[in-house]
Order: sequence, then structure tokens, then C-alpha cells
Amino acid sequence: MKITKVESFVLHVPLNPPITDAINSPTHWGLPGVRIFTDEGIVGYGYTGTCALGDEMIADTIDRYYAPALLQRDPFLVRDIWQSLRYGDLHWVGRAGITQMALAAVDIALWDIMAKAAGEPLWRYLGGHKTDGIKAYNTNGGWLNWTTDRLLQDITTFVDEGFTGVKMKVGKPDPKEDYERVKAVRQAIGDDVDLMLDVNQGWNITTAMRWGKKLEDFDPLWLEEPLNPDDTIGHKKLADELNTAIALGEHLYTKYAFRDYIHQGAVEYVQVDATRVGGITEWLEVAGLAAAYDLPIVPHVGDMGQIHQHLVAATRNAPMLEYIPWIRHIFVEPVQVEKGRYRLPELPGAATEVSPEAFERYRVR
Ligand code: 0YR
Ligand code: MG
Repeated sequence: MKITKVESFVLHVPLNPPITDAINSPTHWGLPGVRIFTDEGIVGYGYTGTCALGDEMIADTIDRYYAPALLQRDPFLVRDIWQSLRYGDLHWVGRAGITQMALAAVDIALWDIMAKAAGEPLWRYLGGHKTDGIKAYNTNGGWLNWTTDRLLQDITTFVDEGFTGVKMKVGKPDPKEDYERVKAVRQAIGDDVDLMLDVNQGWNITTAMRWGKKLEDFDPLWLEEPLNPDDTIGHKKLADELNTAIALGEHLYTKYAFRDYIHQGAVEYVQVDATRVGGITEWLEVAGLAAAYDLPIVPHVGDMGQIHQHLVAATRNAPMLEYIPWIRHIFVEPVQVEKGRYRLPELPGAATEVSPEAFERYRVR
């Protein structure tokens, strides 16, 4: 099989209403991505996820640098292609950020092609074993800009629907307000539901130490991204001092970054995201690394779950997956969560193919 054409795209899907966390306030979810065409008629779809900012730079990277290097190559040589793009022309200016997210989109499209050629959904192509689906936890009611009333209403609805895990944002200007909101949620959902707290890098070490301890009153399963993602030492201190597990990874770009966190004991829930870490190829290596340390992988869903459902279904040490249904309506085979569980895809490929109507409607480039 040979690659015959590579075309970038950018889709912007509106959020109704817009949400906030401690550092982001997206009005749209951005999907800078790529369609890779082959001489056998198979088309692979890959994308990364953004707050709809910087997308054109990711698309430029694909068009100007990665596309010429992909033409005429065999998509099944994905690991070799990955290596040549990462350590190719953009190595001097790249290795993280825009170039690595562009590489993620390309890599995901190549895995989509391989699974389509095999006639299997990606999770089966990867040897996945979780045929009865995977546990979902719901993030889509815990936003920082929700009033406490709406927060309680959304989260109790999830529990009524069968979710056994929910996540809420913290990182309000006054942490006392976070404390009251978490208290109200824990009271409303009872002791048996997993409650995760996500700071989205909003705290410094002093605030994290003090309020991380106080919030233990409400038995959170984890405290997510309390500090900025470059601060391995700060996270290590928190991991030592707090009784709550530290979760992070949605802003790490390579297996080396994960190695440093994992080896130091600075992370427990490994939230590696294929759309940021350079795609499925690198994701699988991080999963192997985490397995060797007996750490659970619970991916962040920059893809909103379309790709990660396959990966979690094929990974033993991955107990559950985040659920945010913002973009499911644009796909040929949208993620399906029922009674708090993902039902696995049946169509061949990575579940990344966008429907023609949605492609027209949301395409901004
Ligand atoms: C975008 N999930 C996250 C929103 C999410 C963000 O700002 O999706 O909160 O990336 O932290 O765990
Ligand atoms: Mg997060």
C-alpha cells in the first residue's frame, strides 16, 4: 500500500454553552487534522484536540513538512514514519507543542488506515480484550463556570444515569469556594461514586499543599494537574505529602516526560493522551512504561474518546476512560456510552472518520 495524497483540515465545533476550567475557556473544540489517501482506496482520518486556538499552525506543519515526507510511503511502516517525521526537518524547532500534535494527527490517521485494511475496529486490531466495554467517568458537568446548583443538578443526573465516576473542576480564585462546592457534590452523590478533582494547573505549591490536604475530607480518587506540567519536583512533593493520588499527563508530549514523572513517583494516574503525545505509536510505549510500574492509565480525551476507547480496550492497566460528549455528533461512528460504560466500536478503523455533512458544516480550513 502507498500513500497518494495528504490533506490537512481544521474543524471548529461549538460548545453550547462555553465552559471554563482554571486556565481555559473554550467556546469551540478545535480539530486540526489530516486525511491520508492511499492507492488502495482506503482513507485514514486523524486529528488532535485544541481550544480552537493555534489550529492553523498545526495544519501548516502537516501540509508544509509532513505531507511531502509521507507521499509514496507504506502506511504500515508507521513506526518508521513516526521516527522520520519527529527526527526530520522539524527536529530543530519541534519535539513538543505544535509539531508533536501535528505528528499525533498523522500517526492516528496511519493506525486508522491499518485497522481499516485489516477490516477490524482498532481495539481488535490491537488485540483488545474488553469485549463488554469499558467504564466511563463523566467530566461534562463539573465545569468551573457552572453555578453550584447546575453542578449538583448535572452530576446527580449522571449518577442516576448509571455513571460510577464523575470529575469536577476546582481552582476558583478563592479555594474556600472550591471546598464548599466539593463538599456539596460529595454529599449529593454519596460515598460510593468515584469523585475526581481537576485543578488544570491553577495552583502553586503552597495552595496545592494546603487545599489538597483540606479537600481530602471528601475522599477524592485523585487530584489532577495541581501544578504546571513542567514541575516534576513540585508534583513529587505533593505525591509524598498528600494522601490523595496525583493524576496528570494531558500536557506531556513524550515518553521521556512520562519516564521522569513515573520514575520519581510524582504521578499515580497516568493520563497520557494520544492526541498530544504524538499519536498511538508513542501512547503504546507510555502504556508499557506505566505497566512496568503497575500504574493505572486513565487517558485524557483530547479526542473526546473516539480513539482512546480503542486503546483502553486493549490495555490491561487502564481501568476507565474520561467522557465528554462534545463532538460525538460529527463522527460516522460516535462514541456510545450507556449506563456509565463505553460500548466498543464495530466498524473497521479508529472511529476517527468524520461524516461528510459534519465535515462541510464545521470546516474552517
Ligand atoms: C478544555 N480534562 C481536561 C477542557 C480538559 C479541559 O479546557 O476539556 O478541562 O482538557 O482537563 O481532564
Ligand atoms: Mg484535566
